[in-house]
Order: sequence, then structure tokens, then C-alpha cells
Amino acid sequence: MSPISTRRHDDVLIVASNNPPVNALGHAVREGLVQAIDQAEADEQVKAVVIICEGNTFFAGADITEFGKPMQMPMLPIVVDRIEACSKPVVAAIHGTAFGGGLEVALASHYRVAVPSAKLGVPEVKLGLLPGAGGTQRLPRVAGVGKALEMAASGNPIGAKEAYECGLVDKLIEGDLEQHAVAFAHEVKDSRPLPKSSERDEKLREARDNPGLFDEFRQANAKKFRGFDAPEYVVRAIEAAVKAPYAEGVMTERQLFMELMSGTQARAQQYFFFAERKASKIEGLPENTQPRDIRRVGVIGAGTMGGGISMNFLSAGIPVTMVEMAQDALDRGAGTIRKNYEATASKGKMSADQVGQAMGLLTPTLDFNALSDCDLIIEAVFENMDVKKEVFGRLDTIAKPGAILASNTSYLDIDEIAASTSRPQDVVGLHFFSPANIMKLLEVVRGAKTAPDVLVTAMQLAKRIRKVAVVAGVCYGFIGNRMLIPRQTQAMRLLLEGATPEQVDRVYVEFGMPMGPFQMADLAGVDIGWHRDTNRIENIRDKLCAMDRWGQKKGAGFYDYDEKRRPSPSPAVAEVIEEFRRRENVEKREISDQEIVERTLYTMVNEGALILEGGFAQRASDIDVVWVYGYGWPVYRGGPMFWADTEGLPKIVEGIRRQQERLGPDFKLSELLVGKAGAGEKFTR
Ligand code: 3H9
Repeated sequence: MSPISTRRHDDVLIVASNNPPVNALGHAVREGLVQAIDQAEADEQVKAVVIICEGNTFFAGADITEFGKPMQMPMLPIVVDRIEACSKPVVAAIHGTAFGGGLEVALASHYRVAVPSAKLGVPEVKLGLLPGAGGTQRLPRVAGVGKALEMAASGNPIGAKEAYECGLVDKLIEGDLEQHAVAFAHEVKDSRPLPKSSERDEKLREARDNPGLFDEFRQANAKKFRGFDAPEYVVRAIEAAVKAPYAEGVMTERQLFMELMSGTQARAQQYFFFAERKASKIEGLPENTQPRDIRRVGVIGAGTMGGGISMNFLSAGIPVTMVEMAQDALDRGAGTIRKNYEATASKGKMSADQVGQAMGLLTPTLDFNALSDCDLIIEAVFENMDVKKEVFGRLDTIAKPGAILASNTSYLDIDEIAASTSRPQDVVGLHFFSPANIMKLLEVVRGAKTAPDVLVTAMQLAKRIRKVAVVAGVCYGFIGNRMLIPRQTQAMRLLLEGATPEQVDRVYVEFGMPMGPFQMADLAGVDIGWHRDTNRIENIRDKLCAMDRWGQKKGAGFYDYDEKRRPSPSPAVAEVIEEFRRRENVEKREISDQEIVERTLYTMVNEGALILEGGFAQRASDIDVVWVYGYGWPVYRGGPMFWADTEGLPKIVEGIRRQQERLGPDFKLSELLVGKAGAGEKFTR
């Protein structure tokens, strides 16, 4: 049965799509839409058409699962042209998300009405693409060039109200969408000529008077777009809309779309779209496992981590009891939360009321017993096994039956922590990344005894607080931090052998990371995890810490910093490196950028393979989700495992073998990696 059905309401033909979950514009939908327009055209009784969708949303875009497969006719550009060419007015009635091809359908319609909660956007750039069904040509004509650039190059949607203000939506509908859309169609049914987006010109004229607009936009966003192909292609396509007639602009759009579609970035970003969604699925759980009810969350610790964690729940409308040991620490923690919210409000991203509401949900207290009515308690105390065990032992006596007891540990053994309670089935790791209110990643650490419903609750809760959760098994550092270890070890070795922090970091930045390992150490604090014994100086890092070079916060770390925190290479660090080089009898040599890649990135891939081998990640794509959301791995390279696949696993193995002697005695080559390379297999497909 076709997902498109039609029904008449007086002389208005209602064309309804029912293609769950998101009304993606797959083949059957496209075919149905063309048939429906033909039907409207052929039926003299029909004076206007309303296109509307059932379920949660208007068309959320082309069907991404069809990409890379042979295209079945009619293609979307043909469908939208057919809609616009209809001799009777077509009204798009929008709710939910009119995204990508969905917005292109709406743009090709003669009128657009929307409920106030609707969102309109062209997120193709997030899939490494550009709107390829006339969107780059119609959107600037309807919404204005500036708005089109902003929307299409960022991929971020706008709300219906903003869409109304810029002319993208003709009318906001309060009440029943279909009923009002039909009434609107009645109003416009005799109005001629039909307003065709492709024929509009007035908003392009403004841009023609300001030819510098495009370069200014490029420059203003250079940092954000660094490394990505698609945003630049979007700009070029919209430039074509301004500079060339519509028919020519559409051809340019098509050509640019096809170029992007055949590139590695689009493949990587589309892969990642599904990787992110797959990550929330847990294998091996009994079917129909129901989550536990979470109405109040307890957080132990009001420091940076505890405060950040609390904010996630407060922002989602979930009350938080935040416990500290001392009043001043508690006050400081609550004060920081308020300050953070106020900073958000001052940027216009939150109203004063919302700040008040969020703060109203926070109960700061020194009384540990106040945690007794919490459904989930997360400890964010000092990273030390004895301390954690003590906290969990205490929690065991206080928490109500069925409460989930979570640890925010980054490295420690969740099973050992769970064993300090009488209810290990209720214990789980919830590893937030700093700053916890901002970073999207959440590692959910599954202990040997963690109950299925605890896991399901954690995954569902992650969605509620807008995190992307990935399940990790119990091993040192879980997925993300465990993979940092070989990278860190090799980066430090490379300094001894002749590389500089600047060289290593440059290789990373050129690769597409926001920063390299030494820049990251300086930002996070070189002293993090340091033993703090200034008499025990065993390596370069110990020495830097002992010299008070703790990173940006001290104005000195692997780099020197000026008062504006701008880094420069440090002669003092060069001396320290030289001292250790002599001490360890390492000969200085020229290090190539390729060697840095092989020793720090190939070894990370190897560690990822070991994680898979050990069953500590459910799937290779989960590892990629961790690295993109937790550590800034460029999404256009898909993540370390996808990247390894695109490099070719034999090349990775060969590179590691070339370096093997230098990798040290602790390095272990993954059998899974070698096996897959030998068998011509990939990790991610
Ligand atoms: C495009 O339009 C190109 C054109 O310009 C030119 C063509 C020539 N296709 O995210 P959720 C699945 S490019 C296929 O969890 P939510 C998704 O995988 C497209 N499947 O729900 C998931 O499946 P499962 C431009 C899709 O409520 C399920 O739907 N459009 C598509 O949190 C639920 O998804 C976009 O990029 C799709 N287009 O969020 C929009 N979209 O249950 C992409 C979703 O098996 N989509 N699925 O895991 C979104 O942004 C969100 O899905 C949306 C709903 C906001 C709509």
C-alpha cells in the first residue's frame, strides 16, 4: 500500500503521507506524491491541494538508507518540480521537522503553513551533502540569502516563528493543523499567479548589491567549517542562485551535490548518523525490558564535575539533590551552576524564568541522608578506589530499594565498586566528559552484574538529558580513555626521539582534531593524575609538574602562554626534553609527520581493535561515536575505526609493524586487526 493517500475536503485535495518513523521521502513516497499531484491536476473539482504528514513529523528529508544504492525514479528534484508546476495552489502543512528534502517539498509548494512548534531546516551539511532538490536555489529566494547561508551551511534548523518572520512560512497555525491548512487553501484557491519560489527574485537582489557577502560569510565561519567540504559547497551553490538564472543554479546544485555524494566525507558523515543511533541499542537484553522511573537524581560532589552533571538534569526539568561535605564547597558549587545558567541567559539562550526554574529544582545539602528519596544517585567524588568504595558502602545503607547507584569514574573498576554494596545489580558507571553540562558523550559502563533495566534506564535517561550514550565494558579507561593511553605514551616517546610538542600538535590539527595531545594536556591540566611528589621525577611530565608548569591555568605547560593565553614554543620545555633524552640515552632524529600518525593514531586504532576483541565495546561504530563526541575526532573522518577502514586495514597493520620496535615492550598488536586486514575485511561495514 502506498504511504501516500488522498482524500477530499470540499474542493481541496488532502495529500497525506504515512511513512513512519519520520516520513522520509523514500521511493514510494516520491511516487505517491507525483501521482497525487497528477490526480489533483486531472480532477476538475479540485481547486487546491494540502500536503500534510501523519505521525510525529512532516517529511524529515530524503531517505538516507537509499543513498549509495541505485536511485529509483522519480527522483526528488523531479518530484518537487512537479509540485511547483501544479496549476492549482499547493499548501504544505508543517508540523514536527520539515528537514532537508522535506523542506524542499515545502519550498516547492506555493504556500507553507506551520504549527508554532515546527522546526524547519536543511541539515544535509551534517551528512556531508547540500540540499539537492532545489533547496539551495529556492531557500535564498524565499527566506533571503543571509538566512539561507546560515541555515544550509550550519545545518541547524529554525523554529516556525523565525521562519514566519523571514518569510519561509506564510502563516502560523494555532489549533488543528489540517483544518486550518484546508481553510488557508480555500482562501488562496483562486489567487493567481501562483507564487513559485523558483521565480522569485526580490530577495536575491539585495545580495547582488552586496557581492562581498559570500566571502565575508566564508571568513566569519572559517574556523567552524575547517576541514569540512560541504559548507563550502553550500556557499557555492547559493552563490550560483544569486549570480545565475534559476535553471543554471539548479544544474550547479546538482553537480555539487553529486560531487559531495561521491566523496569520503559524505560517506563518513552518513555512516556516523546511523552509528549514533545504533549506539543506543543494547545487545543481549531480554525483550521488553522496562526502564525504572527516575523522578529525582542525587549527585555526590559539587565540584566541576558534580556541578556539570547536575546541570544536565536540572536543564531537563529533573530535580537534583546535590550533596557536599563542607558548606563552602556546596555554596561554591551551587553558585557556579547559577553563574553558568546566567551566562547562558545573557547570551539570550535561556530566559530569566528558565534560570529560576532550573535553580528551583536544585536542593544543595550537606546531609547525605537526603539522598534517600533519589531514584538515581551519581557519585562524582575523588578518583580513588577506597574513597569510591566508602561512598558506595554508605549509599547502600541510605538509598531506597531499586535506586540506581552510579559512579562517574573515568578509569576505575565498576565491578569492584559494585562489590562494596549489597546490590551490585543496581550499580552502573555513568562516565560524563568534562565540561559535563556541554559534552554530548556519556559512557555507560556495564558491570558484570548490572541489571538489564538499569542499562535501559541509563540509555533512556541519556536521551532525556540530550546526551549520546555508548555502552562500555569494564576495563581500564573504558573505551575513550583507554584509547588515549597508547596515543599519550607514544606522543611522549616521540618527544624524546626528536619531535616537538608543536610538531605533534600540528599533525593533529591538520588531521582535523580541535587540538593535539600537548595542547589538550595544557588545557586539561598537566598535573591531572600526577602523584604530586616533587622528589619523584621519572619522566618529562613529572618534571614539568614539579616546575609548576601545570598548563594554561599556570601560564606554562608544554607551551609558554602570554597573558591572553596565546601559546608559544617553550625553550624551558625543550631543555627538559633534552635532559631526559640524555638521561635515557635516546638519540635525537628527524621525525616525519607520517611516523607521528603511525605511532599515535594507528596505535589508537589497534587499541580500539583490542577493545572489540575483549568485548568491551558492542560494535566498532560505538568506538567512533565515543571519539567524535568525547574527543573531537573530525566527524568527516567518521571516527577512528571508520577512518582505519578508509585508510585500509593492511596499511594500518603495515604501519604498525614498521614502528613496532619503537612502540615498546608493552605494545600488543591486535589479532582482530591483523585478521581483518588479512581477510580483506573492515571494522565498520
Ligand atoms: C536530504 O534530504 C537530501 C536532499 O536534499 C536531496 C536529495 C536528492 N532517512 O533520530 P531518530 C530514522 S538528506 C532514513 O532516533 P528523533 C533513524 O535512523 C536528509 N531514516 O528520532 C531512526 O531509525 P531507527 C536530510 C531516517 O525523533 C528513526 O528514523 N534530513 C531518517 O530523535 C528515528 O530517528 C536529515 O538529515 C532519514 N532521513 O529525531 C534529517 N531520519 O529507529 C535526519 C531519521 O531504526 N533526521 N531516520 O534507529 C533527524 O534529524 C532526526 O531523525 C529527526 C527525528 C529530528 C527527524
